Amino acid sequence: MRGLGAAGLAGGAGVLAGRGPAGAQELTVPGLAEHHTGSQAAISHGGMGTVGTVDHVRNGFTPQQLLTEFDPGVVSKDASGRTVREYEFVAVNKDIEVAPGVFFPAWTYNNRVPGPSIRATEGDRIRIRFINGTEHRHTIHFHGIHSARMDGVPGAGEVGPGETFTYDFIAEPFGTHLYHCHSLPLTNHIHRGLYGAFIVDPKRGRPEANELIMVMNAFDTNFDGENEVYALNTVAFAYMNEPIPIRRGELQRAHVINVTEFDPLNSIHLHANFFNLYRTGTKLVPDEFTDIISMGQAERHMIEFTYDSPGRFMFHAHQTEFVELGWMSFFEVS
Ligand SMILES: [Cu+2]
Repeated sequence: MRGLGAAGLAGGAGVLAGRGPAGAQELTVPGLAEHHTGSQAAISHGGMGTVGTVDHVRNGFTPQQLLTEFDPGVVSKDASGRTVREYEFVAVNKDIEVAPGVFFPAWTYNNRVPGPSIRATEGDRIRIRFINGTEHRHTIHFHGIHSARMDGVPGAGEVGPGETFTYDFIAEPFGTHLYHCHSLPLTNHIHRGLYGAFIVDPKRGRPEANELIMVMNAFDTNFDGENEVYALNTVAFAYMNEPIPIRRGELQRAHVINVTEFDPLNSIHLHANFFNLYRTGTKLVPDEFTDIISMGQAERHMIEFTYDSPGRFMFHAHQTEFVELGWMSFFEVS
C-alpha cells in the first residue's frame, strides 16, 4: 500500500501537469511511471482507453475497494435477539475523478460513488442515521420492503441541509438491491452519485464464493443530458487498466446493479464463458444460463460463474458506445 500511496500522490501531480492536450506525454514523475508499468498491458487494446491514470488516493476510494468491500455496519442484538446493523451516512458534495483529468462534481454518500455497499441477512434490522451535509434536500430510498414513512421520498424521510433522519426497517426480501436518493428532480439526484448497493443474504446462506459488487454507472460531465463517461464502479476503464484477479475454478458471484441515467438500458457480457443469472438475486436457483443480460434503470441481478482456464478475459457492456467511453473490464484468471 505504501507504493500505491506514492504513485497516487505522483499521479495527482501528473494530472495537474497534464491539463493540456500534450500533457499525457509530459507525465514523467517517477512514481507515476512505475505505476504505469504495472498496467502496461492494458494500454494495448487497439487504442481504447485513456492516457494517464486516475488518482484513486485523491478520490478516497480505489476500484478494488468498490468491487470487494461490503459494509456490515455496527452490529448488535436487540432485546428479541434480532441482529441490528447501524450505519451513519453523510451526504457530501465532492469532486471525483471519473477518467484521467475528468472531474465530476458528485453528490456522495460518505464521500464515495457508489456509496457504501450495505450487507445484511434477511430479517436483520437496519438503522441508518442520515445527515445531510449539503445545500440540497436529499433522501435515501431503499429498494426492499418497508413502511411508507421509511420510504425515503419527499414527505417521508427527506432531509434538508444540516438535518438528520434515521431510516429503520427490516432487511427483506433477500436479494441484490440498491438504494438511492429520491429527491427531485430525480435524474439529477441519482446521476450525481447518490446510490449504492444493498445486499440482503438469504437466512440459509449461499455457497462459498468470491463476491463482487459491480455498479454500472455513467456521468454527464458537461450537463447536456447525455453521458460522456461510462464505467463499472465509477472510474472509466478501471478494471481494464487493472484487471480483476480471480482464481481458476473458484465460484464468482457478482451483484450487478444498473444505475445509469439518460440511457434506457445498460448490459453486461462475459467473454468465453456463461453465467447463471438470478434475477434481482431473490431466488436460490438460477433463472437463466446466458452470457449477456440487459438491464433497465435500477434493475439488478446476481450472476455466478467460474473460469476453468487461466488467461485474461474481457467483460463489458454490449453497447459499443459505452465500451469505448469506459465500460470495458477484464478478469485475470490464474
Ligand atoms: Cu438527492
